[in-house]
Amino acid sequence: MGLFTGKKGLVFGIANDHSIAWAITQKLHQEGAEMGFTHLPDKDPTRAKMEHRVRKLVEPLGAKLLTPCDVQKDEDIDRVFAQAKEALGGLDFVLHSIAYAPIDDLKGPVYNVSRAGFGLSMDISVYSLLAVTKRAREALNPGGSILTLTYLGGETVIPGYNVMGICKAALESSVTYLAHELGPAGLRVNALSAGPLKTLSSSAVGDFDVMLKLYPAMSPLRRNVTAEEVGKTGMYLLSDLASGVTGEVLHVDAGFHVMGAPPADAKL
Ligand code: 0WD
Repeated sequence: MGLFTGKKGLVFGIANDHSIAWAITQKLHQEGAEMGFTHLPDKDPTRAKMEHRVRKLVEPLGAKLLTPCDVQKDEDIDRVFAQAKEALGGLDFVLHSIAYAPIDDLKGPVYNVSRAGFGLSMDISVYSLLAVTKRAREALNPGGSILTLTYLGGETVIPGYNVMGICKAALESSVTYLAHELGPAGLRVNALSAGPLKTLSSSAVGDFDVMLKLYPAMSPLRRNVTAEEVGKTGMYLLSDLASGVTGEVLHVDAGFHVMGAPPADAKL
């Protein structure tokens, strides 16, 4: 029997097989979870690339639902939760693994970010967690858990992370307020702060390759993390093993976040 045998959940944010949401999904599946998934709506429905890419991944896992969702649209989020209720019944977990900033705004400097770009980045990367949680509150069984993904650039300055760092700071603060609000109902809300992994989103972040080299040089474990490590800790936070954990930002980054200066042996 797995940790998730008989448990059901909804996953937002698989774009392809490099997505962090996919790494976590695989661990949830290994532990027996039944899941529904959303994908970014395809602009041209006659060439459903997004849907096709995600379908290829989740169908072999016995996906109970695969449906488009643009988190900028309340009606999309409402529909997804209604469909999930029909396909899965009550939920035990919701994974939110979504972020976006327009490339021109992401490039920085942050004092140059456009008003529209700032609003869009915050809407997709932060407000979406509030909007998803609003619906998840009703859908989750007691003991249910919500998890979002964040990065160290929300706590300290990571050059190149720019407006997304500001979004992550707001996201992490949102996690604490949501944990406070949902806790009395027995529901948990946490964030996993992952080390840098090559994905569609991270390829847009300036200086990303610099970060990939810094982790082996600077982190206490002298290496970067793997997608599998992020996957299994994500699964842990969504599971009953973490039943006493809420409002937390858990770093899965080989310890990089505790360092304030390079170790003596660092070759930089
Ligand atoms: O190094 C990394 N890759 C790290 C990522 C380190 C630490 C944290 N993270 C975070 C990201 O900031 C994000 O919150 O992990 C989360 C997942 O990111 P990912 O797995 O690195 O990237 P990706 O595979 O691109 O998934 C993010 C997805 C989108 O992908 P694309 O590339 O198509 O934008 O977020 C989804 C979409 O599937 N997404 C949306 N979903 C619904 N509505 C929307 C939207 N409007 N916009 C983006």
